[in-house]
Amino acid sequence: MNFIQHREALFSKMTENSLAVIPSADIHLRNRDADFPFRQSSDFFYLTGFTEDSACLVLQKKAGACQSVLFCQAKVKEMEIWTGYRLGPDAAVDQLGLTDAFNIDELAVKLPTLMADCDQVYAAWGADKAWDARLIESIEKVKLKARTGVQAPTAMQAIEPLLHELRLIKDDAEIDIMAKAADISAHAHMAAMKQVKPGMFEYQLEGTIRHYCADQGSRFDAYTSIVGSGENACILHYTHNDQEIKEGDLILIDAGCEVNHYASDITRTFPANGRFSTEQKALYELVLQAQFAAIEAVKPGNDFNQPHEVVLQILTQGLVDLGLLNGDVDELIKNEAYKPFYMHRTSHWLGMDVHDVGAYKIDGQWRELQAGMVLTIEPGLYIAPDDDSVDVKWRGIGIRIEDDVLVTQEGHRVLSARVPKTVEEIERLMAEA
Ligand SMILES: [Mn+2]
Repeated sequence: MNFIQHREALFSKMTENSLAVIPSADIHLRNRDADFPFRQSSDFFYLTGFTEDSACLVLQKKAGACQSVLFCQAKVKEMEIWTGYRLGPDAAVDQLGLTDAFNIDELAVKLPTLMADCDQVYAAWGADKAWDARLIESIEKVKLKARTGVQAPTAMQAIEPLLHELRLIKDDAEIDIMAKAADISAHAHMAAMKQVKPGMFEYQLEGTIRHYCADQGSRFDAYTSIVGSGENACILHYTHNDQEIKEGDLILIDAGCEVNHYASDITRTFPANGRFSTEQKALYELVLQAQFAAIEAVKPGNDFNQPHEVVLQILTQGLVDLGLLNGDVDELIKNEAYKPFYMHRTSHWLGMDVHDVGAYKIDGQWRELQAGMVLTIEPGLYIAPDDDSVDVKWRGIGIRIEDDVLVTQEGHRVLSARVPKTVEEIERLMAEA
């Protein structure tokens, strides 16, 4: 990936005489000396490709010149024995293509100098109190030098609209990585389908997925896997994953790996014993029909909400046909009668973050899809186990089908297409195992 190009694109959007400050992620303590696994800030990685903590990128655009300055951990042999290799400021300049680099301890002193005579400071204001305070302190220091003729910044600008619009449109290198992540996850889902047996615990399938992804070159999951069997499939963000899988259960797995800081996000729902029951199949095929139609609605010129509208139409009509809803379909959609069974949206952006950045609306209108955007298409149906408004035979069935879809010039490309999703394909794959 070309991180220098990412910085140049951001520079071109910054106003003349401005400064942008993008910190790395912090290490989070789990307990005592044990930390949670470190994940770099997506914004910071996008602009640097640098994976260390305790770092900060400062971009200065002044008098026609653009400077990229990194602050990072000094090379200290004793510390490297404990926590591993550090690049250090000297090597960073060449390796990351920077104008300059310094020890992170020098940030407080150097930042006011970099800010001097800049009109605005771009940052993720409000995202982190400590960084807000650090930046404001720097601005105050510049103000103290006013009598020497130095101008202090007068505006605090949000960096997100600039940076996140760039991240929303993926270039070819990013698409290749996302396709790889999606393909690894697709195969991991197939491994879980082949492995499942009633009597296993949900976390064993979670383990199958992680093992497969690691084996194929993914160091981390993009998010905590959801492995919900039976009624647990109706819990949208179920992550306990600690129940025993029973004969006759459907299993909903929402899991995706990360490759080089880019996410995949796939959901499949399949029967523990390899055969869908009549009711499971009826609801499953309804969700699948909605998913196929929604994917067809992904193309340049259509807006972000069109796939969701397609899903609402098909699911509501289907729920009426199956007798779970009664009334006129258009009225039911208008009154959101589908909400007890389908309470989430159909899509979100996908990229470095699983729920990726980028605006969904522009001037109050759903934005148009354009080539290079990646979104999920993930309709579902969830019949609560205690819903006495429907026949008992439907209760406790939860289904979601989710794929990762790239918008192309011609229409779309399903990055996660490898994993089967028709009833026939799934039953065949499971029978072969
Ligand atoms: Mn998703």
